[in-house]
Amino acid sequence: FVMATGQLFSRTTQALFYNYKQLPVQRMLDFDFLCGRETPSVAGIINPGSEGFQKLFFGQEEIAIAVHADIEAACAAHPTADVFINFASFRSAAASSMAALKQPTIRAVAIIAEGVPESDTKQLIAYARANNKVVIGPATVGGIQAGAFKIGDTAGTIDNIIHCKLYRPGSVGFVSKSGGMSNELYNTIARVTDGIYEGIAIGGDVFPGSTLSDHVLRFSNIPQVKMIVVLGELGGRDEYSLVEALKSGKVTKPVVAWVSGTCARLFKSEVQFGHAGAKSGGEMESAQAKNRALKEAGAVVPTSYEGFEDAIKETFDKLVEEGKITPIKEFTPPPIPEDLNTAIKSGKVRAPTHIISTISDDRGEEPCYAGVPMSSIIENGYGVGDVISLLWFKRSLPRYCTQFIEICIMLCADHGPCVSGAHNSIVTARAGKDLVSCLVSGLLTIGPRFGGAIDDAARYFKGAYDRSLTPYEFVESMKKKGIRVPGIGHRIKNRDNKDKRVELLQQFARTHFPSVKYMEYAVEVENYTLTKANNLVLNVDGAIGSLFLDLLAGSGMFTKQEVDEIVEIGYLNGLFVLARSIGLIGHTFDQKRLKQPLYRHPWEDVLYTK
Ligand code: Q5B
Repeated sequence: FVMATGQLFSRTTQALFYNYKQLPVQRMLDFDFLCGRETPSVAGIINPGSEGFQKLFFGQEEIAIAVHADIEAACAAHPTADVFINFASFRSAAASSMAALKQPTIRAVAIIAEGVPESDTKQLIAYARANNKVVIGPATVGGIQAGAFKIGDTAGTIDNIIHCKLYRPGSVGFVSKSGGMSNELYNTIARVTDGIYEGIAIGGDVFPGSTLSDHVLRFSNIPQVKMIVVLGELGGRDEYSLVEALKSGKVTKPVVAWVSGTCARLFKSEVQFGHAGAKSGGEMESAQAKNRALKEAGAVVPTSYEGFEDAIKETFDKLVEEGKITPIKEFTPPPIPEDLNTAIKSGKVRAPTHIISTISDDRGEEPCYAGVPMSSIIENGYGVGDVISLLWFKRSLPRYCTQFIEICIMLCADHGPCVSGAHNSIVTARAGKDLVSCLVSGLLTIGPRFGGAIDDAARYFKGAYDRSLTPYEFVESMKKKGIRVPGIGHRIKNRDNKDKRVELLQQFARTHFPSVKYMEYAVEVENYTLTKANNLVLNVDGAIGSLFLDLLAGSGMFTKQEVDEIVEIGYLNGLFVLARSIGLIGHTFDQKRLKQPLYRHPWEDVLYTK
């Protein structure tokens, strides 16, 4: 069919894109929009092993292109997509191309990868020819039918495509081995003719899936192609099939050709240029011999590459003079909306950010915590307390402060399996849940009664102390309001069995803090509450809350406003949350290690009543 009609693509051609790459697919869709196509040229994407949708732009609109896990599924879902664009690596390109060729719906396969084993390519060629299918590549950028369909990155950026007038068809059929040089020639042809009708880069391998002459013969059968431009290169004998086609009269349209690589003769030894196939072999494979043969067969061949543009121009002008080409009516293609990121980069637009962050930055060579690079943190022997002071308080605190933070973390890491948080984590672990579920189920119990009274303790002790309330006035005013004093009271601790953690924190602070006025005030409150009940001791939350007030006020590192803000926002429960996570994770592992079965609370332990 291809050779009969000559047409490989049209304005309705759709492709399946193998091995998703965002840029080439978006470029294809931008080209579609530029050409005024109604349907996107990419019908589906095959991303081995994953399925779903990929969001891309079609003009200004966002569209969702289906992603399929394998070639068969993609072909079944998009039976009208007949071109397969293969962006697989050289390792898997041959297998995936063969799988695509075997699909009845696929008639053309473009293979982008360089370095596909020649034996594999030969099998692909044999299969394609036997089944009337077309292979473009390997080692190709692809091809383009101006105003209709474009493979991947062919012709480069949208600016270049507009510059080369590839958004609408011209009269020139162009085929080249080199993809890079095809971009150059799209420019040249746009300058001196009415532009490209179709351009194909066959790729630089020794065995291309389709040859220069395959495409020239195809162009012969396309009525819109009035002249053909060929850019060959030294190495191989492909150009001689074209010579034969010209001699036999199979190609009657004017052909302007140049075979590059004439400089190879200047080298003393055999030269290998960029492409696998571009190496100087015997005399027949030289650029000179091929140029001579093409000229003798009737092609217009300049004396050097510099003369190529003039030769194309003269041939085109002659066709216009003879009335074989009617100049086309130019039009301005629609502008492609610029991507926000590109526009921002070029300084054309500004966009508001959606997030503001002041504590860390991972954009540079190494992440920074409050401006301190990771390497300094390690080199200076910082501990967890220092990291907390950087990320929570945005400053490096004196050693005694960071030591105090670390002591809080260590002392609150766990308090046995019977406390609310650990119990929840244990029950969750025994229900077979994952680590994060066990951890959060424990963390969710932290609140005003359990572990989460530090902030309120700091707020109320500060308010009472700063207003010079006596412990009596403070406690009784709280009672009147019906509020329990945060930081006071414990289920198992009492006057005769004081909390060791509280004593340790107090000892440390008395030795290292410049002032412990808030803590002393909390102790006075405790002395008063203990007159009411034996268990109304200063608990670990109250000790940390009052001592942190002393740290904030006495370290000289915080303004009064900053202290108020820290207390107001409520940073300090974070210490318990962070610390207790260590224990909750431990309990989770413990239960899993012990392979404990599902927990069920015993009936006997429940009061059933009406
Ligand atoms: N009464 C902690 O209560 C607890 C009073 C009070 C005035 C008070 C209670 C309380 C404030 C919140 C607080 C942190 C619920 C505790 C922690 C971490 C932990 C946990 C662990 C760990 C204990 C009996 C009578 C009643 C109450 C009165 C009690 N507290 N009055 N101010 N603060 N504290 N939480 O023992 O007249 O009979 O009605 O809410 O600081 O969570 O180890 O377990 O590391 O994991 O259940 O240490 O104190 O006492 O509720 O039966 O009350 O005392 O009004 O008076 P209890 P209740 P009345 S540390």
